[in-house]
Amino acid sequence: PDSTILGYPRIGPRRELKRALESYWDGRSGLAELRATGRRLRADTWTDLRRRGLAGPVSNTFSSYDQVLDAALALGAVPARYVRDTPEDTVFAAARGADGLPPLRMTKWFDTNYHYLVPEIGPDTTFRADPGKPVAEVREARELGIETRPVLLGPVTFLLLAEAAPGAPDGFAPLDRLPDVLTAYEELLGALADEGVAWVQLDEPALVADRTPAELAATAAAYERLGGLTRRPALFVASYFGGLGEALPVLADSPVEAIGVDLVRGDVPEALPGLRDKVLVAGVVSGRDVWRTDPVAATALLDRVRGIAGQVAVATSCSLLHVPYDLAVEPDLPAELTGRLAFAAQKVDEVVALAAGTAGSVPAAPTPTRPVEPPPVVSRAPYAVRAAAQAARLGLPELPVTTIGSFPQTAELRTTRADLAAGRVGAAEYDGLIRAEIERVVRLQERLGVDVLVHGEPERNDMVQYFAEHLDGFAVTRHGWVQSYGSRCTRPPILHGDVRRAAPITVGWSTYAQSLTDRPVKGMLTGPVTIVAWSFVRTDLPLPAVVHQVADAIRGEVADLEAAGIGIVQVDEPALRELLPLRGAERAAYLDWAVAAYRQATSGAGDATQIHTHLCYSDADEILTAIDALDADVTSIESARSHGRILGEPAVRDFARGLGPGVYDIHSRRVPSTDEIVAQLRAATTALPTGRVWVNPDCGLKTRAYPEVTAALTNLVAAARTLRAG
Ligand code: THG
Ligand code: ZN
Repeated sequence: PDSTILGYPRIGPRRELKRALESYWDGRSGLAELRATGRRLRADTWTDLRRRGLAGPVSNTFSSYDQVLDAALALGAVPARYVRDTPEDTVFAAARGADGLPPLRMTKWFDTNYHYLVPEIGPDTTFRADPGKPVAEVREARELGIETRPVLLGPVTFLLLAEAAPGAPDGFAPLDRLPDVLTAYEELLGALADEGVAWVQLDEPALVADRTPAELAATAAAYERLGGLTRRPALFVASYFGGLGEALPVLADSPVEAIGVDLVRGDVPEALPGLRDKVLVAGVVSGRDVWRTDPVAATALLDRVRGIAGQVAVATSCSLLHVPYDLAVEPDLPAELTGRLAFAAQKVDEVVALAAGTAGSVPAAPTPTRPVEPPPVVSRAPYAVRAAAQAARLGLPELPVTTIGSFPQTAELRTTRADLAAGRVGAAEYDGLIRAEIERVVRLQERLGVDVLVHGEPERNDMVQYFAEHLDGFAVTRHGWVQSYGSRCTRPPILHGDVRRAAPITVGWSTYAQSLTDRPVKGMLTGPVTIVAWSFVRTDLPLPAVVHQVADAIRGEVADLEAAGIGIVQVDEPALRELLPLRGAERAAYLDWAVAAYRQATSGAGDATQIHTHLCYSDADEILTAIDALDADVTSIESARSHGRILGEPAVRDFARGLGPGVYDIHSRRVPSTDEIVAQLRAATTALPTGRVWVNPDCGLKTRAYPEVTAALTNLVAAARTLRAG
């Protein structure tokens, strides 16, 4: 086919899958209804792709939770403790946990805001091919008269993303099991061949990161073996999120029939003999942003690669999973912006038009009107000076107890916010509800004995979208949902112009909360890197320049909070790790500008103003030096699920400022006992000077319910008091 995509959104244009999943999980509906919703969404997608004229539609890109977990299921490699009577229940047990069983670990899918479940592979893991799902999807599409190319996660990426199962011997790596996994892939390919499937797509995004010679050799061996099968469909190995680099010649020399390359983020050499007898699937339409493709540049790129490959197909740079469904349902966006945008449906149209040579022209982005040169980094006073000023001002006890920022978002809050947007509720009524909620949260924290309070963020739908809604230069969508994990979605804002803070954003809510109590209330802001990471941003400026415009706006908000008497301001950067480039060579430069942006946002604070930050991932180990360079006075970090492993890191022990290793895993409904928390705090105060340890949960409490939160915070305070008493 001359036009194709690597994948499509699956949550539903109106989040139908989200609703169906949550209804099934709550016991409000059965498996039959859940399956019917999935079937309807798949059928709608296939018929829409056909209507748009796409030559190469895909299947098996639907998932009831996550495609990596689906791959584990197709290989029969889901740990036995999760296996249930139906594939869906097995998936949900592994993804969400069940009867006291913790779920598989979840982590970020490369440098996106999508999360996948980490397969556990050990020396004894058995593999047994189960082609049920891909075969069923191929048949479903055929009933509509549509011939599809099923997508499977490739064997190398599957094993590289997996982690060693508990109890695996030292030195074991999941990739050691490649020969056995390939046996299962052979069976999957055989079953698809029996089904009459012409092409299969094997996704190998792990090949765009740095790979060792051994990993490249394993890749070569894997595709030599799969390519050598006599009973198989044609093989299309798809890479995305960057250039293939040294992995490209490996694939070019292998017997696979097609190779997919991301030509938005990566490139291909002028000549590569191995490509002469292959199809090059040219990813020229970006699947990672919402901008229309420049047809002139894309056509030139396509002409160039036509000179090096036997045949070229036009494609998206990656799956369209990471963009919203359809621009056609966004009437509120400014017209001049709409003309520059493309969501998933429009990107399909672009692929089709580029393949047909009929692509039109794209309006240019307006020229920036604000200075975009990042200013030099200014430092605050030395930490010792700040710490003394803050201790004198705040008078906090040893092992101060705080929370990360958000409190549970009640159903009433969500409903009223929707009513406000629809004009069913007035601004004054909404403000009254928010104030009442803030007062309730402040009183609860006082009653529980928390030392540094928060206002609970009842006014925020999302920590990024809320700021985007209050900054010039951003647009927000009505239905532009993008799956983050399972049934959870975000609506990434669109940063399309010069960013400016027209008025204070959070000061009113924070000062109201502070007026209710004598204890310090933290101001709560989202950091510039995270705002940019979780938005779709303009690409006409270099990313550091975009981030600095946002940093400038946050710097103004910090100053206004300080001027209003707020003594502690938390500026969160949970996405600092996410934007870390996949190639090691690019990481130092990224961390330099990311840290500079954070300091730009926070360094205006006076000595007596305590700056906090929060980072939420257990693999912070890799960027601890950068976290240190943020120069925040207090850093809270995820730790509970990794059982305080982070405390063993030398860079953490050398960390010279306040540190709150999370002692309550908010990802689980489980309430930790006082004894457990005491044990975790003992470990923390052994690894670090007691004066530097803070007591806090792992992350915000927004997705939890009040009964659990109240119980857990009660135990947190009791544990801190136990340790203070000696
Ligand atoms: N905001 C954004 N991205 C994120 C997070 C966030 N990425 C990583 C991390 N937090 C985990 N992701 C999510 C994403 C969504 C939700 C929870 C955790 C969530 N979403 C609501 C839902 O799907 O029902 C909708 C929220 C809304 O109204 O905007 O609960 O915090 N940007
Ligand atoms: Zn967090």
